[in-house]
Amino acid sequence: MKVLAPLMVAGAGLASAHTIFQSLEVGGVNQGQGQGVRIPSYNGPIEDVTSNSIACNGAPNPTTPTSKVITVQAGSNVTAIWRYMLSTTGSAPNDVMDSSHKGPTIAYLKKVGDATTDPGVGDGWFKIQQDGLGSDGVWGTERVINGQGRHNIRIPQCIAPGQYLLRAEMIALHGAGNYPGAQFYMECAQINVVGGTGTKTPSTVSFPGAYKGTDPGVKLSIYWPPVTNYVVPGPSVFTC
Ligand SMILES: *[C@@H]1O[C@H](CO)[C@@H](O)[C@H](O)[C@H]1NC(C)=O
Ligand SMILES: [Cu+2]
Repeated sequence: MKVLAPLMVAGAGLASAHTIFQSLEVGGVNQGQGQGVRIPSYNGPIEDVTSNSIACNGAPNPTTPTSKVITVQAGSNVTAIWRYMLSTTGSAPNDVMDSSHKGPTIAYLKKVGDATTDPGVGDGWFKIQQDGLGSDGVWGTERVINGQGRHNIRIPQCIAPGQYLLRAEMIALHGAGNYPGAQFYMECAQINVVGGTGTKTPSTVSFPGAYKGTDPGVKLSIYWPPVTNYVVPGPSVFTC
């Protein structure tokens, strides 16, 4: 039993080794945990792509409202900061997410009237960033796990100014051989984009709706045969 005990502890840690997008860094300044980001107290994933909670998280992980709207310059980069739990203080790989959680990182925007109250559910979302499986065989989530939980996202220059929800996402595919199985981690930040030219209007998708349980990037085994051409779920990335 003395030998088994540490293994059981390790196993229990793995089963719940999830993650939360907790804060947004803008212009090198971290805005604070839950400041302008709707964070849940529990770090578990959403697995049902038809659930309203696939938009900005929520039941069974209720999120806490925040009155802050973060000003962001169009054309600049922001950084979503991911940590294992709200109480996590470090930024080592295990403080971000368990290394078993391989998959893409993705970001979307949705133009809204009031970022503090818009539920995010429904149409209006466009994809602004994705990082799937690199040619080096390294997954997007691994780059964030090994990069202090930092998820780099460029806010397009050509979008209209105004309030948006920023949905940052990591998908863990270690159990994706069946559906449901892929683990979707996402939170929404509330931002006010200034300086956008508004010269291009993105086509949009809906959450729920953008992902299907049969998508090749949602239902797949990442173990064997080796994945060579991973197709990130959702629409193509909007560019200016
Ligand atoms: C800005 O973010 C994008 C991803 O959206 C990334 O490809 C690019 O390297 C970042 N630029 C800088 C200067 O960090
Ligand atoms: Cu997990």
